[in-house]
Amino acid sequence: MITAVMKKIFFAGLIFTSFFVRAQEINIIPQPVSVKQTKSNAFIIVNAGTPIVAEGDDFGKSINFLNDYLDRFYSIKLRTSSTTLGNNVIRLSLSNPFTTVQGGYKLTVDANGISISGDNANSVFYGIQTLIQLLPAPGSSIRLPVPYCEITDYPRFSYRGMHLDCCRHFFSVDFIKQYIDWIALHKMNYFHWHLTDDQGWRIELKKYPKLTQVGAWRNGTIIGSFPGTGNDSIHYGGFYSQEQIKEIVKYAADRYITVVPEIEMPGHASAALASYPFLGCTKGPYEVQQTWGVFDDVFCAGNDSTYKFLQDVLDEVIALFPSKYIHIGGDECPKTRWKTCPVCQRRMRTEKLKDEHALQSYFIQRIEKYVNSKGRSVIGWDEILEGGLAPNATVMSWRGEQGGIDAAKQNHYVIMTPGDWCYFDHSQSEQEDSLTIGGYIPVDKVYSYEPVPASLNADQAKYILGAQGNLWTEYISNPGKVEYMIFPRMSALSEVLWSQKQNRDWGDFEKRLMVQFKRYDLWNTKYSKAYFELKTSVLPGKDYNGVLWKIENKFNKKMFMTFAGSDSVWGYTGPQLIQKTVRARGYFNLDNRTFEVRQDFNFNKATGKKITLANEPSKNFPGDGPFTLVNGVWNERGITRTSQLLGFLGSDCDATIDLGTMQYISNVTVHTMKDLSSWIWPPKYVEVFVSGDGKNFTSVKSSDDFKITNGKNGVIHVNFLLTNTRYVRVLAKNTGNIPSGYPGAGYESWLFADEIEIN
Ligand code: TNX
Repeated sequence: MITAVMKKIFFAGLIFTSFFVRAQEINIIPQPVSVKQTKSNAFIIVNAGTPIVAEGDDFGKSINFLNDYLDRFYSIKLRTSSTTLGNNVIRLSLSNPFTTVQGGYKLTVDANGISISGDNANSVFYGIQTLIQLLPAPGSSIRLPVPYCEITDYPRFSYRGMHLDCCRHFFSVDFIKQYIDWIALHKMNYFHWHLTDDQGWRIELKKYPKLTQVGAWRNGTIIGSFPGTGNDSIHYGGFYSQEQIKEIVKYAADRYITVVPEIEMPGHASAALASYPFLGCTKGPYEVQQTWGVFDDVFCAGNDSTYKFLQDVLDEVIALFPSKYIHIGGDECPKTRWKTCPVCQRRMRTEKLKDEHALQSYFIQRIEKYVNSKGRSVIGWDEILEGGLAPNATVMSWRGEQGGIDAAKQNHYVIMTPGDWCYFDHSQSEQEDSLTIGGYIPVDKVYSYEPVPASLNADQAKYILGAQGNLWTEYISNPGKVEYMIFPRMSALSEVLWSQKQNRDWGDFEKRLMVQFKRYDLWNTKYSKAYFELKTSVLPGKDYNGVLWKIENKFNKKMFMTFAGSDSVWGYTGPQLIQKTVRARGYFNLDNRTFEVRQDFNFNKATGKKITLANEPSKNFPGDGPFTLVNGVWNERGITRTSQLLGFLGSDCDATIDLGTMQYISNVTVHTMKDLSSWIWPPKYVEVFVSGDGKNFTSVKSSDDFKITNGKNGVIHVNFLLTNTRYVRVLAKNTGNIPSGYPGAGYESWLFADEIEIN
C-alpha cells in the first residue's frame, strides 16, 4: 500500500533529480581507487526533502556524521526513512566484500539517487566522507547538487594515523573532538594521543591522584626557541578526567577511529617523578619541566615499586581505552642515572644484563608481558629495538626509516613516522616567520612519502601497517597553530595512506588541493598558505656587478616588484638586478588574494664578487654554493632555509674573495651560528689574510669575539688598520671535536656560515 508520505517522496524525487543542473567537478582527497563522472548531471539533495534510507544494518554513525556536517556547513537537515521507495534518497546498504582490505565501498549517484554500499558499516562511513567531498565547497543551502558518478574505493594501509602531543601544550576536549573530526574527514582511523611527558601528565589516575594534582602543572615555560630567552613564569597545565577520556574515546569510536593512548616510559618521565619521587633513582626532588629536550631523570629500572606503579597505571589506562594497542613510548631514555643507581645495577646483575641498553630492553619486555597478559599489544618508538625487541611489540619508526626496516625484517609490525616526512611540527614554509622547531617539510615532500621502504621484500613489506603524522607541540600552543601546522600536510598524508600507489600523482593532487583549500575555508581552519608561496632564489650578477633576485609562482600569474620606501611598482619580467642595500618585495594576485615575499639585501664590498672555497661544505648543507656567502642575503630564519647557509662538519670555512680591483678595507664580518644542542659551534676564530696578486697572502688580524645577534645567529667582527688589497682570504676555523659535557661530546662539530662582509 502506498501511503501519502511515500507518494510525497516519490513526487519530490521526480522534481528534484533534475536533469539540467550542471555538476561541479569531482575532486576527492584521498584519491579513490576509481572515479567515473558518468554525466554532467547532478542529483540534488534537498533540505528536509531527501531522506537517508538505511538498509540491512545500523548506519547510525554514518547518518549522524553526515547530518552534523550538513547542518554545520550547509544548514541542511535530512531525516531518515525506512522505505526504499522513490529515487530522491540517499541509500546506505551492505554489499558482499569485494576486496581483502577492510574499508571497501561503492558509491553511485544517478537518476535513482545516491547509493553507498560497503562491506560493513565502517566502510559505508568512508563512503559518507566521499559524499561530503562531492558537495559544493563553499556551501549553498537548501539544495545541494551532487555530480552523477560511480566510485569504487578501498584503502591501501590499515593504519592511517594522526598524533597529537597534549603534554608540551594542553588542548581542550572540544578541540580534541575537532581534531578527531578532521581525522575522520580524511578517512584516517587512528588517533595517537600523547598523554604523558616531562612537561605534564595529562590523564587522571584514580589510584595516583598526585599525577594530576602535581604532575599536570608546571611553573613556567621557556620563551622562544630552545634554550629560550627566559621563562614566562606562568603556571600552566591541565588534564583530562576519566569521564572526559571516555567521552573522547566514544566520540572517536562513533567515527570509526581508535584512540591509542601513549604513556611514556622509561624516559620522558619528569612529570610522574615530580608527583611521586620514589619512582626515580635519586628519589628527587624533581619538577615538572619548563623547558624542552631530554632529561636524565627517568623511571628507576631496578625498583619493583616502579613496575608496580606502571602496572597500576596501565590497568586504569586499559580500562579506559578499548584500543588493541597501548603505546608505551620507549624513546630518548638517557642511561645516566641507571649507571650510578645501585638498585638498577643490582637488577642488571640478577637478570644477567650486559649493559644499560639491555636494562631498557628488560624494562620494556617486562611491561609488554604485563600488557599482553591483559590481552593488549604494545607500540614503542624505535629505540625499543636497542638491546633486543620485546617479542610482540609494534615499532613506530621515527628516527628515519631504519628502525621500521629492522623491525619488519624481524617480523614485527611497523608504523612509519619518519622525521623527514611525517613530522608536522617542522616548518612547511621556506619563509616561515612564526616560531617552529625548525626543519622544512613542504606538502609535496609529505606527498612523496612511500611507507614501504624499497629494501623490504614482499613478505617483509606486509609488516608495514601504515604511517602517521606526528604533531609535537613544544612550539604549538593554541588550536590555530595546530591547524596551521597540519593543513594541508595531513591531506597529503591521507592520500599516501589511503590511495593505491599507482593512483598517486602530485600534479593531479595539486589540482584537487585547490578545492581542498576551499573546504578548509568552509571549516574555518587556519591552514598554511605556504603552498602559494613565491619561490625565490638569488643568483650571481653578470660580471660581478650585483646579485639577481629571481621570483617564481606556480600559477603562471603576472608578478610585481617594489622596493621598500619607494612608490614605484613594476611588472616582473625576469631576475631583478640588485646593486644596493634594499628591502625588495615581490607579489602576485590569485582569487582576490595577494601572495608576497620580501627579501632584505645587504650590500658591502664583497657582495656579488667572485668567491672560491678551499673546502667543500657538507652535502646536507651545500647552500647555493660558495656564492651563498656573498649574495647579500643573511640567514635570519635559522636553519629552515638551507639554501641560505653553508654547513661544515669538522672542517673550516676557508673562503677567498676577489674584490675585482684594489680597495681600502678595514673590517671583515663573518655571519655564523651557535646552537650547541644541535652540535653547531661558532668558529674558534676568524683570521683575515690579504693579497694584491691572489698568490701571496699575509695575515692581517684574527678574532674570536663571537657575538649573538638574534637567537642562534651571531657574528665575528675582525677589525684592522686600513689596508689596500684586491684579494681577501677569510678563514673561519672549525672548533674541532665537541668537548665533554656538551651534547655530542667527542663528535665533530658543525660550523655554519651564511655571509662574509668586507667593509
Ligand atoms: C623527538 S619523536 C621526540 C619528542 C619531541 C620531538 C620534537 C619522539 C619519539 N621523541 O619528544 O617532541 O622529537 O620533534
